[in-house]
Amino acid sequence: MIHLHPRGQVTLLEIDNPPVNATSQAVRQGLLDAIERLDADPAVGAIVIAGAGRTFTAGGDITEFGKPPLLPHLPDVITRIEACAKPVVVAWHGTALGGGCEIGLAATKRIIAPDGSVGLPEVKLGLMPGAGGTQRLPRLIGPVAALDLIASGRMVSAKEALALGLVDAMAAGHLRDEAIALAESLIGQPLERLSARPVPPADPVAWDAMVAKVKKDAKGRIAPLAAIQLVETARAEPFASGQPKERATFFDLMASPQSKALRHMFMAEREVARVPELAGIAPREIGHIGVIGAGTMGSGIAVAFLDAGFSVTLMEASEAALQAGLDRVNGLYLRSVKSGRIDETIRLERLSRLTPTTEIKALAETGLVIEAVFEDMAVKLDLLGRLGAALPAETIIATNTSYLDLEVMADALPHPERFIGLHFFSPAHVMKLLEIVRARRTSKEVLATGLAIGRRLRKIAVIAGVCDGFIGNRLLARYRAQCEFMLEEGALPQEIDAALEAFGFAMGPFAVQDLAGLDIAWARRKRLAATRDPAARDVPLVDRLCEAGRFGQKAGKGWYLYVDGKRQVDPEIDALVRSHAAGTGRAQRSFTTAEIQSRVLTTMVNEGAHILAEGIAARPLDIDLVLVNGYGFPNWRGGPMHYADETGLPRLLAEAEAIAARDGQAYAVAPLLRELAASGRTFASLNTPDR
Ligand code: T1G
Repeated sequence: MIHLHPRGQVTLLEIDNPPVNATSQAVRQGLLDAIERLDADPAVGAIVIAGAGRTFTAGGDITEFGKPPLLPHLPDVITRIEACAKPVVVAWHGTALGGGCEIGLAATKRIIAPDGSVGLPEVKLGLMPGAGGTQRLPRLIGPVAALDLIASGRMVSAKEALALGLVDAMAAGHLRDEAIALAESLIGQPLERLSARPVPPADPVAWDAMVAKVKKDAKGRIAPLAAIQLVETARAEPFASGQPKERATFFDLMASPQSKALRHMFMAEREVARVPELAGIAPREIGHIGVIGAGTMGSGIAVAFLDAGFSVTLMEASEAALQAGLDRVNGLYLRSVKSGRIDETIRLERLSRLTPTTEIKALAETGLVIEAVFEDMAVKLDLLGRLGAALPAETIIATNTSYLDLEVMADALPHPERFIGLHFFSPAHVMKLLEIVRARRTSKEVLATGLAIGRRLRKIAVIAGVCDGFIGNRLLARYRAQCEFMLEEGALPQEIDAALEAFGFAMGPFAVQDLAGLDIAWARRKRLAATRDPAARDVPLVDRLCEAGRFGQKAGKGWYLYVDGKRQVDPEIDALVRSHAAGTGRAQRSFTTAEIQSRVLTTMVNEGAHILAEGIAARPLDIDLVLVNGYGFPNWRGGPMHYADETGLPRLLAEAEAIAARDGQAYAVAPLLRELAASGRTFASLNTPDR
């Protein structure tokens, strides 16, 4: 775990705990023992602390969280490092995060590799730094910059760390050699300890502005607010009384539901890539892909692949449509340059990997072709037939459909085992979620390739089975219907949106529909009208809105009015909803925020339980990832299935039964929900059943 390498008067202490040198119990103990030994050894003049492998350390060991803390505690180890009678230099490479950053703050000097980065990301796990970070960092870089880093959890590059004064030097050549030279130069010099330094004064205007920003960005999360408190403490009190306060906050937060939910999300994001049946199956190497259809979706997909280093051939049916698509791609890149995300050189390099075409045969040299044409089965079948004839049998063919039946599409192709769904979310180059839809005949190699591509795109790739809407849109259709039912029972759209926004959703469902455009829902309703069960409860309000030209934000009105882009409640909608509701003959009542939330959440969970039983989603965590990363579910609630466990399944079951009693056959309580509730188990128990 800890290796010592004497180099003249300096000893290099190396932390070695793959994969990310987390400061687990063994590392903490090893560090403490080593520092004590080196401090006592008269032959040692100075110490360098470095990390083995790809990173300095990613900080506290997340697998130890939520369990009784094991001695020695990191703050005590760090206090011992700071108390060392000899100079200590920390050499940061890779990512020095959390406890890794805090170890550095106890050192005499810090040096960083040019491609290294450093940060205190605890807030992303619903925590605050617990080993002195909130008390030492303001003393080093000032309270405003410290609050920014602690409350946002963002990592800073070596260059920014240098500019902030967070490091003393950036290595020009060999990090460890330079760290050793720096340590040597400090031997015999007086040692300054950061904890003894006062916090430099802050410009009150800048401080107030940062506090206001942190409060605004918190959006229901408690950890960023704790950051304000703790930096205030650092400003007002000596380190000796500030540190215990930091520690107390750390433990309070560790026990909070928000941190539990965020830690669940962290683990789920990593667990989702582990698919036991694909173990040992090598994905195909793909460097060049094709995209058919250069509309909003297709051009976004092309950009996502270009950004990730792929070559992309973009195909449209006509020169005019192709040009419009290229304009879209160019527009996205110009915006990225303007906002400073990329520079001109990067823009040109990415665009150099894009080949436009109107010829299907130009796709023959690609390893994967994604169709993103108009969402209509006849159009897709015609295209797939032509692709089957024009492309080699091994070319993987993917559809970006959101609803259509992949089995029917696969029938249109020779070698249907190479067919797969890659369901991107708009804007495709931004949204983290990718549903990988596996059809009955999709081969394991093709599925593994889909997952590998998701990883290269740096997306959260979740495997879904074939059904109407896959995981996300199927849940969405269900809970959106419940929202419309509530409109027939006395609720107004703005009340439902407000309740769900209070829960933590980025936007309520009616506001989302306005953003996406109501015409999409309208077209789908018309398409499904013929096959709709006449006995099923159906709310035709979307039809009324669309007939009146209320297509949403783009029309300036939908469920709301948009004045200068700002959403406003429209009395006309209130009247329309009220008169429709009265016409249904249903009893009218008012809804509390809690009732609205419970009804929507229960519906999500119940449908989630159905799709687990059907095998559409493999594990509850897959559903959680889909809702959080594609549908605005607050990550600090951990997704609907985690929320269900936290709420208690018997309570949820009772609510599901109440909804079913009202909606009749249209709402079936999931047997899996009953089963888990009756046996006292949780959805979490299904996440890793074999462990
Ligand atoms: N503890 C335990 N395991 C960790 C870990 C950690 N802190 N960080 C990563 N791993 C595992 C991860 O589960 C995965 O395992 C493997 O490492 C590779 O990670 C008092 C106590 C470091 C930027 O919040 O942000 O310090 O799936 O797939 O994309 O204040 O991981 O292979 O089995 O993510 O290259 C603060 C969280 C802790 C850092 C690397 N630290 N980690 O990203 O690989 S709180 C964090 C990350 C703290 C003190 C407190 C990223 C990464 P497996 P990966 P990556």
